[in-house]
Amino acid sequence: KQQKPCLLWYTGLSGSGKSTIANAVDALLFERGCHSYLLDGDNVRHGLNGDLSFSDQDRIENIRRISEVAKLFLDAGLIVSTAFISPFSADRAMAKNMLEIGEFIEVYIDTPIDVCEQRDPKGLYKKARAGEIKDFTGIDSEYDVPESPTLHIKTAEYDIAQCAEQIVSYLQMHQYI
Ligand code: GGZ
Repeated sequence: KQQKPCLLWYTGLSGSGKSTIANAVDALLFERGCHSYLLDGDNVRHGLNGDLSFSDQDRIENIRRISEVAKLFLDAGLIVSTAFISPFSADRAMAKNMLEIGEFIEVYIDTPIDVCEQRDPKGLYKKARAGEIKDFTGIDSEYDVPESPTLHIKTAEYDIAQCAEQIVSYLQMHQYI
């Protein structure tokens, strides 16, 4: 199956749906016979980046390592997805600049913070509001809203399948798959 390697760089708040949507997209790619790999908190923050905290400094290092690993998977010819908050636009720009033109696809998972906070699947917002977790994105740590993402996905308006479809359609339309 022909495919053009690319990096789907998901960015958005905690609880915005990055991992869920990225997993749904990956499942659709698999069905089509594409070779892909998804990097997210589950397989990176616990292993390779298990030594990193949520300080600004460590988030920058988190994203730097993820970008380097993503580049290796791209070299292997895969369609790569990374699903991390990646709060700082400078770091997202750095990831983009490491790659060839057209390889980096910024996917902004746009979920208003009040919606994320209502979902609060891990109870982290509650803890952050109570001061039990500090440096929490959107509360006492900044999130730079992407100014011109390749794809702007509004999860409050569409369900998961529709969001995933929008992303796969983009890949088809631009002949990555
Ligand atoms: C933000 C935190 C924090 C703090 C723990 N701030 O909803 P989750 O749980 O599954 O996703 C969040 C994840 C964020 O890790 P990333 O590697 O994506 O962040 S970054 O790109 O900024 O380096 C959340 C959990 O870790 N978590 N503490 N203080 N999210």
